[in-house]
Amino acid sequence: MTPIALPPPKLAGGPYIMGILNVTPDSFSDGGVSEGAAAPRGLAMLEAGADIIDVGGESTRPGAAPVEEREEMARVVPVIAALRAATRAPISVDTMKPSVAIAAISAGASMWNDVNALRAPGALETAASLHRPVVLMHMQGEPRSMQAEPRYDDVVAEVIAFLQARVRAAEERGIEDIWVDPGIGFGKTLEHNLALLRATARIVEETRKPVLIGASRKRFIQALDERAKDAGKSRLGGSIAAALIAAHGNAGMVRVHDVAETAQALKVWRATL
Ligand code: 8Y4
Repeated sequence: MTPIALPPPKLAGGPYIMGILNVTPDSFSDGGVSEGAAAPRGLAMLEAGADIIDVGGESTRPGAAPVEEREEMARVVPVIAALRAATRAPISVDTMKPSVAIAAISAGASMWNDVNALRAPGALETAASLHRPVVLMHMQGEPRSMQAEPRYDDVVAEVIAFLQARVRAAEERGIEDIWVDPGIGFGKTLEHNLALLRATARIVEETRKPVLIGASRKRFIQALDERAKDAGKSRLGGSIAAALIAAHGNAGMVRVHDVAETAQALKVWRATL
């Protein structure tokens, strides 16, 4: 299978749009997509303006239990293969497991999106062997318990230091194409999330890596708007606002559920530059 490389981030033209394709039975925000319906949804997101589709089979929502390796593979591999058969567009795989990343890349994925920043045993070696771009995301704790009591002295400085350390570890292994992500919602309070979103430009400058921001439909929006209790379209306005803030801070990519709406908002923003 021909690997499709992601071109460098279009810093002047605004961020790439990563469309979220959850392949989990419990995916809250889009009702859980069965394997057969998933690839068409990915293609629809590409038609709506997505630059890359992020396929994930392990729920990383706060409190979520880990998913077994074989189960996760059975969810994501057929969807990635079906997408790849239908498009040359870049595909990323959202997984913390090296074995799943290997299977996903073999099935046609272009990029490894790791919310655990390659901290699993063997992950750095695996990523080096795959020769694909990786996303290194910050998370305090683990999904099961991360929202229990997030604590930082200086959240922006600490997240940047973590990302710099993970970039160094990856580069020491020869990994070349690295994105970083402050991990909105991953072991963070509302104030932590807002501080990180506000600091997007600083994260770009101090890591000197392209930055991915994933704020779409996350709980911090509900914390600012009590009417956004449902994790679906009720959080659309806040999600678009967050994407524009990320764009203003020179984020290289935004990870979103609502591709058409975000693409339109970014077109308006871009036209004013
Ligand atoms: C509603 C909808 C409520 C979604 C919560 C959520 C990120 C990520 C996730 C991110 C990168 C999520 C896999 C959590 N978030 N990968 N993955 N960056 N790189 N929660 O921010 O979407 S899953």
